[in-house]
Amino acid sequence: MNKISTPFDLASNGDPAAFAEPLHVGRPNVGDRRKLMARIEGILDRNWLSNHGPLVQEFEAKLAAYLGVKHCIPICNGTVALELAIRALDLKGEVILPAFTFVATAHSLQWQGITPIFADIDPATHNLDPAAVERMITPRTTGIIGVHVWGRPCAIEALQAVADQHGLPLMFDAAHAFGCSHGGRMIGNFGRCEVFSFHATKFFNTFEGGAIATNDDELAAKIRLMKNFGFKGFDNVVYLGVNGKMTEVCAAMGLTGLESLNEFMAVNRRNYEAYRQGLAGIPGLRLIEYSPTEPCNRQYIVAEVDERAYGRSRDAAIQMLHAENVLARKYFWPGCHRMEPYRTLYPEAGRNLPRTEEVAARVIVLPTGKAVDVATISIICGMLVPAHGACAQPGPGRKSSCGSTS
Ligand code: T4K
Repeated sequence: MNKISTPFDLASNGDPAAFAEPLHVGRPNVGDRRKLMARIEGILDRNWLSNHGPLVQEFEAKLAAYLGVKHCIPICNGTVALELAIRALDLKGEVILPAFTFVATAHSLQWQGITPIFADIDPATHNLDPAAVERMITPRTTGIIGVHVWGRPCAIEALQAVADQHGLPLMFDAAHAFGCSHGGRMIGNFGRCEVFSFHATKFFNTFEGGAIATNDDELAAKIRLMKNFGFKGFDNVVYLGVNGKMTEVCAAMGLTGLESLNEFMAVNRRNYEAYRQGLAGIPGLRLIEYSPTEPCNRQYIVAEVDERAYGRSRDAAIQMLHAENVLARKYFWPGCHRMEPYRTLYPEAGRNLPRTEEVAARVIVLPTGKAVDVATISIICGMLVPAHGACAQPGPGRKSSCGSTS
């Protein structure tokens, strides 16, 4: 590690990168390896690898108990889980969702020939603005998908009120929100159903994986059949289905991870506090806040850059961090509406999304999780500190912190 004491120690000013190896956003958290390996040995001994095996059944029961929800059905990944939930709810025509989300939310609709209608967000929460949702409702609307971006719950009650008033089903993309709660109830209990992602980059992972949580028995029964091609017993297919099954090895990872969930959350809380202290007082750089009272995974360290106050653009800050081998991300820039096929199909969508565009232009996501310690965070914050204020004068032949060479 290279210490950053002044702006002239930055790689962008000619010094070596602070970190020899890239520091990624989204390094996987892995629980107790020996327990994981023992579970994998068991899978091989039983020679039962997939199709609702014993570990998937155990994982399913433990997920539901943890969330306090009637059903939590493991699925092969979050995207297929979204597609299944959308189909099981019989959504078609137009469905309203935010554009400030990972593109999988929009793709899971478009993939099934459903038109995603992007509604704007509340810049304070980065989540769907219920008033904007209401403005986008047409006679073709069949449903609403809220996304709990960064694990911060949507305006759930207000969205539910809009949905109820218009007789529309509401579901949530809760890919970021495993382990988070709202009003003392775990995410997984809201809307008609909620969809989690357990992808490798999530704070809790099953290599690849996801789940659909619901308190609706009928919906759960339908999803259970649909995720297995629609089979109801041997030779009897009752729905159009898909292969959405979770494998045993993924459930082994999930069961092992569940045993370390408190540790993963504690590490993220510690890291969040270290970033909060390290970035405090930097004008124009604001860390998003999480509820101090509700459980929350804090798996995303998100800072918003106000370019004028910070004295440097968001993109310049990202460039500087990348030069130091800190691979900060711009999630979810530029917004789904500016990605294909949406920017071609719906070129006017951005007109309704001024807040989405503002937020997408100022967000930086920084590394956290078990792969990052407090000392590393202190170095990252040190890199970000010199980026504000007036340009200091460098030594001969070195670039100033604003980029000019003396
Ligand atoms: N809805 C929302 C709101 C979502 O955020 C997501 C996924 C979904 C739905 C869909 O759920 P899944 O179908 O994925 O279960 C990543 C993840 O791939 C994606 O799961 C996640 N959201 C999204 C926010 O982030 P990328 O394209 O940015 O990932 P990638 O490959 O650049 O990985 C990020 C960093 O993690 C890399 O720099 C390296 C590191 N990494 C990654 C993997 C896979 C590792 O160190 N080890 C690994 O095994 O999308």
